[in-house]
Amino acid sequence: MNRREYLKKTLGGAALLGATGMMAPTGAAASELMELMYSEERGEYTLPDLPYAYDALEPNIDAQTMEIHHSRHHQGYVTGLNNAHRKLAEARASGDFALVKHWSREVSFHGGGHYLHTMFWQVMSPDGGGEPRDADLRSAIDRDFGSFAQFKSHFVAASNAVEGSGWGILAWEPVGSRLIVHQAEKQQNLSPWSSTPLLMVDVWEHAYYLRYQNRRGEYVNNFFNVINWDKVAEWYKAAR
Ligand code: MN3
Repeated sequence: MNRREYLKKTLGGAALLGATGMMAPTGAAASELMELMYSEERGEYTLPDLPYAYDALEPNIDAQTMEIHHSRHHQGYVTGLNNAHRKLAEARASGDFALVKHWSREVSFHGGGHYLHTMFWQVMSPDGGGEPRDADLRSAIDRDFGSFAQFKSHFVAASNAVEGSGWGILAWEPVGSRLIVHQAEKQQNLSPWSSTPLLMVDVWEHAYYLRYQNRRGEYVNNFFNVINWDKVAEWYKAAR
């Protein structure tokens, strides 16, 4: 049994705790993300293909931003994550842990980046937008936020208010059995330990600056035109 089979059989989503330090999807979503994010054959994290062309989300998100974001920024997180694990293996082999704090931080930062970007590409679609069609997800949004409109206002406000670089995130919080909206600063800070991300918007400037300059609010509003609610509903079902 290889590592992936072992993890699927025993731990489910806990496998991804190693990458991010905080957030673990479960069940079907975990298997899907493992396929996208990691190559068992190569023994390292890998950059997933986008599920659509770079220009597919025009005009809401421009092709040049998508290409740079995926091929350079996301690739950078994958490279950084693999490098951090290599450096920690070297530290264990040599017994020299002088830089353990640095490489531990790198695992969280780049792991968070790899994980959130992989999900981010999946929760957008050229056929996206509108409101969730899935009845379970829709009723959970109504229950936990009051209405879809109130959810959207909350999500947009939280995303716009991220200080510096980070993310707005809709997540399933299993302890309270509820959907929550939270922020992440950078890729890894501020995130609740127990929650499973379902929908996220990248509000680093690299995600919108070419088209929107400093108008983050306009970008987040237009993000709602490309949300792939069917994917969010699928992950909601898996998380529960
Ligand atoms: Mn980004």
